[in-house]
Amino acid sequence: MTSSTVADYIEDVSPGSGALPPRARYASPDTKSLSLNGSWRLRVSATADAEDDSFAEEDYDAGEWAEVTVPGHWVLQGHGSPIYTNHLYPFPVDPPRVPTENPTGDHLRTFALPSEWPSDGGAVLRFDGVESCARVWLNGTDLGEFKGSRLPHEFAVGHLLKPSGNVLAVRVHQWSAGSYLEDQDQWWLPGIFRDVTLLHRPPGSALDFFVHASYDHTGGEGTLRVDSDVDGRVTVPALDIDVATGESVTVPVRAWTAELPYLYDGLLTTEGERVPLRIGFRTVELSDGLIKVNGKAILFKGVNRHEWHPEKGRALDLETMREDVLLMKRHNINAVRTSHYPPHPDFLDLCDEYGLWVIDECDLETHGFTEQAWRDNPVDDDRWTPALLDRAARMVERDKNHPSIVIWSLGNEAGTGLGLTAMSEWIHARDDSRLVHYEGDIDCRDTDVYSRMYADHAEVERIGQGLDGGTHKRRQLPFILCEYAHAMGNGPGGLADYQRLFETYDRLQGGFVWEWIDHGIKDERYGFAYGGDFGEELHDGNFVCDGLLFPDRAPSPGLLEYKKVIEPVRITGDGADGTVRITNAYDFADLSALTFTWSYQVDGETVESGTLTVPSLAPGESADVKLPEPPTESDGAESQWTVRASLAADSAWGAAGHVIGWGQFPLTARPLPSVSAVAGPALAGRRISLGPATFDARTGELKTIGAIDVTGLRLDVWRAPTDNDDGASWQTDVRFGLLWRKFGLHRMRHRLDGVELSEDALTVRTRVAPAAWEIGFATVYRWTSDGSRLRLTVSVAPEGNWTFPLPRLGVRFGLDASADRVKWFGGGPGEGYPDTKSASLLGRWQSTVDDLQTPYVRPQENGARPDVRWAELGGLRIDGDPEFWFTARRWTTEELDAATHRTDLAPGGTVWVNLDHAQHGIGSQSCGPGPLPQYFLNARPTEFSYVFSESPETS
Ligand code: IPT
Repeated sequence: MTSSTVADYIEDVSPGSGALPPRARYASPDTKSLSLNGSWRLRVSATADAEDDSFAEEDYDAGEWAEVTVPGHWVLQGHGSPIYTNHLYPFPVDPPRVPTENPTGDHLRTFALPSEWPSDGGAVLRFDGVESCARVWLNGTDLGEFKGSRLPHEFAVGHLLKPSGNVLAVRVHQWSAGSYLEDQDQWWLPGIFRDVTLLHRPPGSALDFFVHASYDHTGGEGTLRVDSDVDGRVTVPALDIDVATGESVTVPVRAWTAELPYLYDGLLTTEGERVPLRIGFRTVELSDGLIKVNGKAILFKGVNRHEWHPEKGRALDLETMREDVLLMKRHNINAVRTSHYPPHPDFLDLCDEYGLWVIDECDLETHGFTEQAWRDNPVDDDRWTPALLDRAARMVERDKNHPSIVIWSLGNEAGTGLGLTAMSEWIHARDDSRLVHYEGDIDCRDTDVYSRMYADHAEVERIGQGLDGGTHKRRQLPFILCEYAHAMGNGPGGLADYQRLFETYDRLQGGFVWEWIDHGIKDERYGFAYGGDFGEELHDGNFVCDGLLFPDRAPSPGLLEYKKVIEPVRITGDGADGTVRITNAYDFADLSALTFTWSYQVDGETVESGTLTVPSLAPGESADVKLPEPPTESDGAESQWTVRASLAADSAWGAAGHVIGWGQFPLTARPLPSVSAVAGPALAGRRISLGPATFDARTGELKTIGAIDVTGLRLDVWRAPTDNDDGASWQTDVRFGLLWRKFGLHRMRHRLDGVELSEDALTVRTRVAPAAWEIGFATVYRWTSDGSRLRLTVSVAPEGNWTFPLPRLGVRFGLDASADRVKWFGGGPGEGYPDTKSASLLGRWQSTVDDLQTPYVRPQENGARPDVRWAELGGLRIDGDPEFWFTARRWTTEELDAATHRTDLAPGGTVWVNLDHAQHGIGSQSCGPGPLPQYFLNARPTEFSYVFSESPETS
């Protein structure tokens, strides 16, 4: 069959026709440019050829058309809707054919040239990103068509321009042959989503150039050579450099690193224009089996960054990009993988300026072919190779002058094949100053780095030890985790354990957390929408919300955990001997930018603080520093030291005082609460009284403590499964979230076996077990009192064969909804779980019940505060023996479990409190390994106590 001629290019495997060769991105103050962003006319058709191309003609009247903002996606502006799939193609796989139903947006705008627009030279029309295929006309002339959504395309248009009344017409198709190459795990979002610009090109302008700026760490000298298509001169005033293009010059310089991003301002002057250069001198090499920059092995503390804005999709403005960079720097992140396409070019300028190591990844993923054992994979079909090479060239040529980019990545999840080899060969030949990465190349045939995703700790350790085998080539290469620690929902767990491995084995050069931000779409119905919320016939639900930031860029607990785990100054020690060890964990910077403070807490309250003098250690060096004498006698109270490292002065990305790293060291231990059982229980009618409390005489259920009503206090082992508890559908390992449901932990029944009054205690015996199974817990609640305080000791003995760990183990109860303000002494200020609590700081904290909640886009277990000594809420004080995990919310665990979006959670008439003796770890099984065994909550005989009393302040 033949397709209509109008649409031939859509299904053509070629990259397109008519565009100029790719080149470096730059702006010259001498040359005029005109932004064509703004309001355009839009007509969306259901198919590619529903309308002819007469709209491109100069006298076309689009007065009836809708309006759309460019840059933008029409599906986020009221025309059609977004689709989310992880790796499944949302159309039949029959490359390069695409469906007849192919939403097509005809975009139209007119423009006049500014009056000062020069009459000489030419002009270029630049598109920075259009998804997925566009055909362009200017003043009725067909300029050509292109694919490669997140890559720039330029057209020569000087000969077509008029002073006014220029008509720019762009036909954008949602689906094209290019879609087969763009199967990234994200929303499918058609549109002109990056800038459109008209650039004047004066005669003698620079065209393309390549800045080569290396650094010789042995002599501290930099070598600069700028190769330019058009001859000219290169000047760098601060270095007294004034050389011809193509000529090398070597002078003493300060190097560029992500930690100390020193940039020199230079100028490339050709006959027609002056081009500002921002030059960073650095040398990237593979040496001794390691990735070295300026002679030193580096450690990536990275994130995978998709471009995301909850209202604008992938149409990001500069301020949002800057916010990303500032948030990264403020959370100790030093590297970004631009998953899975080259970002807006301004983002890379920010990486140069603020300092981040960048893996720039090509716009390539063919993941959906995995469903057919990679048959017909375009990367292994030479008909597609020109398109792949075009993509590689558009990335490298656009971005080659960024010092921040240290590695080029061929793409993501595209299997293997000759097309990838061709890309790698082309990139190596074009730019030998950087390394090449591609995770799918398990033997490292085409790559310079062994890279994996989601490998578990044990495997990473074997790789670190060099015991992983593999090809001879691979065994010589350094290792990175290009993705790990899947940050979906509550988590990721196990970050600290990975970091210990990275810091132990030289070969392990760090990793990139998956991923930076949740791609939730702001939505009136749901708060934030995810896959399936737009009626997609295929979708992957909330798998698109797996970031360290919530969609509105509020940091999640996972980001705070990551910040702590990767802190570049380590503060360790032993409070008892009064010494702390400070270690500089930077790769390049000394500690001169930091100040250190100590503080001393008694029962969590800071009683004194001061500064700590720390030598300005070189990278890798440590020093033992003496703390002052403890300022007070502890008088039997718990005491501890806290030492912090913070910015000594304002920096480009953080204010003076911004905390970089910290450590805490106990000095005297906490005395456990003791209650002498002097008051005995007394039966009076239907009530039993014991000290401040009353109980139901028949059921033994706690009713009141003083004036406070308490409901439903009982053993609780259930938590609303996290995404990591549930695991990913393809996981072959046991997925505990599913087992918990199968074995009915969410529907435990409580059988009353006896209510016993003795001289000094009320004892309630129960068996807690799910219908249909033999497993259960013999659970005994023993209540005692000294008259004013009430002590509960819970003894739990598992019965039957418990073959899996428990979600949680503790008690839950309800308080009146007026309970609001919460105070506690324990871990905080945010949530923490067994394998996510490195960032939990021991101290006195306050919050409200609402603010204790972590608003995961898909609701799930959240908000536990670890290591709590005591907590106060609703007039009640709870002292733990031992410490406990504290959670309070205005809905039940069952309601939390049933909710699919934030908007499903509505406060009820009760505040539900969980006091947990233990919690199961979190892990990363939503796309990786579950919790390590040391974080399992295994069923075993256990006893724990709480002491309840009325707090001096009521809520
Ligand atoms: C991996 C993908 O590279 C990434 O794009 C994202 O989908 C991530 O998983 C999960 O969120 S691929 C996976 C099969 C390991």
